[in-house]
Amino acid sequence: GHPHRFGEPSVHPAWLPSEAFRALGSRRVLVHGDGPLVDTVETEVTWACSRFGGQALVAPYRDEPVDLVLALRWAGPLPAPATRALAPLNETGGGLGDEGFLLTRVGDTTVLLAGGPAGLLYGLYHVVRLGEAAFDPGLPTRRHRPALRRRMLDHWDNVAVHPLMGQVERGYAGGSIFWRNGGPRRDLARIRAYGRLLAACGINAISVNNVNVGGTEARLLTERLGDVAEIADVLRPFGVRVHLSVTFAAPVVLGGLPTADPLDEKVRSWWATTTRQVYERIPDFGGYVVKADSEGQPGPLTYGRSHADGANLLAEALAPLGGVVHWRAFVYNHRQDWRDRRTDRARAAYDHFAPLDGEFRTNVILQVKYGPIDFQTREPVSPVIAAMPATRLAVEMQVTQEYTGQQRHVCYLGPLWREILGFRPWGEEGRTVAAVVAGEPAQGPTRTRSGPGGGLVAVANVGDDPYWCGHPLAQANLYAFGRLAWDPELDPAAILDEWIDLTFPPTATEDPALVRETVHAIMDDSWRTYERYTAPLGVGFMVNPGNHYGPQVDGYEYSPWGTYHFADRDGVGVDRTRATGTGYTDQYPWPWRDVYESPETCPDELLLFFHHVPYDHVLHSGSTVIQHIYDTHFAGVEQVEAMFRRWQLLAGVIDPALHERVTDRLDEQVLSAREWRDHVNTYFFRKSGVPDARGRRIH
Ligand code: BDP
Repeated sequence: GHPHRFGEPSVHPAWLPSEAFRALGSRRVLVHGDGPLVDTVETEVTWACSRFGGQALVAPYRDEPVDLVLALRWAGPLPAPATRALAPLNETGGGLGDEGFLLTRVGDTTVLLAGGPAGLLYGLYHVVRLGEAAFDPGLPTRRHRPALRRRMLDHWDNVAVHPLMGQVERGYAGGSIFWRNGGPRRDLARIRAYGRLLAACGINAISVNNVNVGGTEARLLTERLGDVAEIADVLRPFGVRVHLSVTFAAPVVLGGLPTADPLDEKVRSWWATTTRQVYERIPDFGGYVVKADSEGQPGPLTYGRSHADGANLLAEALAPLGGVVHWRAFVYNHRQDWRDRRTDRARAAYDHFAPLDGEFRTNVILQVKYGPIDFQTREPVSPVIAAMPATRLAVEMQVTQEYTGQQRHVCYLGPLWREILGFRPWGEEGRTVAAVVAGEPAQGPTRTRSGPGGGLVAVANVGDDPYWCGHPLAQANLYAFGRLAWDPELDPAAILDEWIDLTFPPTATEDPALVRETVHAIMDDSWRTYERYTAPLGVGFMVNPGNHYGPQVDGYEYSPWGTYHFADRDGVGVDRTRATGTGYTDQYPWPWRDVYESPETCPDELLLFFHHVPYDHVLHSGSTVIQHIYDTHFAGVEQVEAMFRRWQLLAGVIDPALHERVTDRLDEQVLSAREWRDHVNTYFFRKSGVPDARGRRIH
């Protein structure tokens, strides 16, 4: 048997509390297959059955009744209950792929057939999600396959504590689960618990260190590789591959070469040798993540070479070993002259990368932030996504809430990500963003190369906090990211249902309906609520410089980092039109280039991103810009106050410690939202001199 159970009692189980395994654990379950991932499934099943009185059946299988068969395709003949129905599928694979599975009923047995070991693991957690419904005689037959092959998290974890950023850059959940004070943390139980959570929401890759690579971090590639291998060993049984952020200057800082020029022979052979050594230690190593020529990081431009030269250098070293390079497109000038109205940070990624389409090797994935600027609450979808048909693209999200309340505010990001993934850059007839990162080819005359697609990546939000994310409700963002990467068409509210039922299992709650209703009421619209009381109508960065928390309307307005709202006494917004502005709208294909160009057709929520308009400009909603600012800021705060009151209904209904943690955070959110409201309203009142039409007090 397997006496061991996963997880760690001192840590909140997030979406895998033992109670979530009750339906499965009280049944007779047969696991069929071999290998490390199958062992993981067996461990889960054995533990759940011992906890809830079921029975884990082991091979050789005798003809006893079974409630659930979890079978790996091709692991020899299928066990009896599954044989008849599934034998043909066992032969052909039935299009399940490595990560897919089929769930069906055969007689009185629920049968899951997985295409590969990872599919068995994902199937197991799917059964957990279904709970009792997995054993319903009317269970419909369904095939499940991830839409995206690459579903990845980037940890911005520093190995050595950074003087400004701390242990985790933009981390709001305590220290790193991997590193502490310059070395590995070696809390393998915690990493194992993490791997389990990742598998249970479908994530299959992580990078373990910050994209800003300091001296200590750089050495993970060479002398400290063992520390990375240790993490990879722990995560492997959960189907999670490990990647590393590397510095482009590695041949100089680690290899002692005089140059890191990508066309230099010695540089190329250094990368080839170093990469081979990585694979000797970590045979399933995922590849490199690179932030080059961005915010002070070294890169190929130093040597007069292009980003394609730089990316291809690493790709060439990785290709024979099966690895990829995630090359980030987050490149812009952060030392610009803010008085020069022609410079526009929004243009930068496209200007740098679109001309390079077709020049990247096939194992380069260009990783593009979802918006043209930087993870703001509201941005248009990046035009780079539509501009590089011959390049593998990944879209990057931010699960860590740098600009969305830093895990002190409730801000459920599922709806934002769903909107981005469903956006159609070529208009109604064209593909969605999700289809682009899935590698689906365009149809019709403009048919482009069909590639494997770069998938979805997000900056991680966990730390060593007992609730993983600081804010217990922020767990839902991590869960939702994984689920949307698996199936970008899922409804964010339905994902939240899954998360609520797993995290607060109905069988362990006195009033499950109240829990569901309350959490939905607080979270469903929380992203839009956050938007209401913060920067209005698509202007960004009204935050405190540096830490990016709380309001400072002019914080970046006159700064070389280059983000502006251009508010003056007459109006507000950035003119990014081709007619009179920075020409950014030109970076979009039709129809968006025209839709965004005119204030008549530009969606309200992005108006000030694209246009500088007078305060009395009338929105499609019928309100003027200035009145919209006042109204949304008052409304946003009222909604946060209502969230706080709602949450009190759950006192005594859910775990008191968790309840109290959320109460504390909501307390801060109320204060912070009022501060935002007052700063923003007062600022625009003073600039414009226009009083609130509803006579509320603004100073
Ligand atoms: C910005 C963060 C910064 C990151 C940068 C990046 O403020 O800490 O290093 O993104 O994505 O949003 O590289």
